[in-house]
Amino acid sequence: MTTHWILGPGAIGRLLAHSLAPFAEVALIGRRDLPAQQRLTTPEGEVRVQHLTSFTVVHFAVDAPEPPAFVHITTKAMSAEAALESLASLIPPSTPLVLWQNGFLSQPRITQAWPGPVLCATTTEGAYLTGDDGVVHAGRGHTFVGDLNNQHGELAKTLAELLTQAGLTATAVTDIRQRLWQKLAVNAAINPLVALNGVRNGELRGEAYSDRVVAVVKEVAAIMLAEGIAPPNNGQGEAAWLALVWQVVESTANNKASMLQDIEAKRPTERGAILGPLIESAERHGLACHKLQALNDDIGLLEAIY
Ligand code: KPL
Repeated sequence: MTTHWILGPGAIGRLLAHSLAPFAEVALIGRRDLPAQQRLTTPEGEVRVQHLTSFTVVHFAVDAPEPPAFVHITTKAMSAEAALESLASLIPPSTPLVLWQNGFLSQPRITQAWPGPVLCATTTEGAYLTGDDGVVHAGRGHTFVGDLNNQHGELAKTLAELLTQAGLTATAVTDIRQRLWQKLAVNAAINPLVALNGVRNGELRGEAYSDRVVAVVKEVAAIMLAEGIAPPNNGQGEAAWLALVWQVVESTANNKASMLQDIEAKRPTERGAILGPLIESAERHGLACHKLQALNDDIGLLEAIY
């Protein structure tokens, strides 16, 4: 059995731990200990209780176990580098990492800094926590795995096969950068607007917001073109991006987007990983990004208040 450490016991981290536990040795690593008995509610409503090993980084530092085959980092985007730093001295530098973050901030940085293989994962699995001992797998999705420099295809394949065996359908891909930017584009069009206005995703279709979505997508589409990111679904330019955004708004109409949840809970948002790379790219390519900049500033103001 391979050993997988999961750094960041949030919803995706715990879903991953529950899913992998029957097939691999799993340890959840966080800032505090979690109850050993952990409950998973499946999308079909079945409840499964499993013993999951959890450690704090401090515990690991005192009593270092055998090095793992994979370290999954499942923290929020802005915490990924600090989380890795807290563990880096405890694992061989050749250890493969798997980054599960949204946006495109920690992935290029960690890929450049970490000597071993760095895989990136992007997933549409839906999950949320119900306290210290519970996670609900709200909806099944698909996970894509690959590395930014396409040097670790076999490793990505091995991981995708294990994830699929564990019930999280996954595919190894050679275009993970494209896929990360595509998800970022959709998140940029939806998350800041719903977070600032305190509305569920579906409300963006209404008169009050739809023109603003179109205006944001216009900026995003120009940036994607400059970054060499192909429009989704073999479509053309702005229209294809807009169609994808409306499709996601429709299929997640009842969702409270993650950025809205962060604002409501007075947590830092992932704006730096979602809006940050877009604004930085626009500046680099001399493109206008007034709407994106305004959204970033407004979210920043909200974060500063709490
Ligand atoms: O990924 C999402 C998020 O909430 O972060 C979207 C696609 C906006 C769905 O809610």
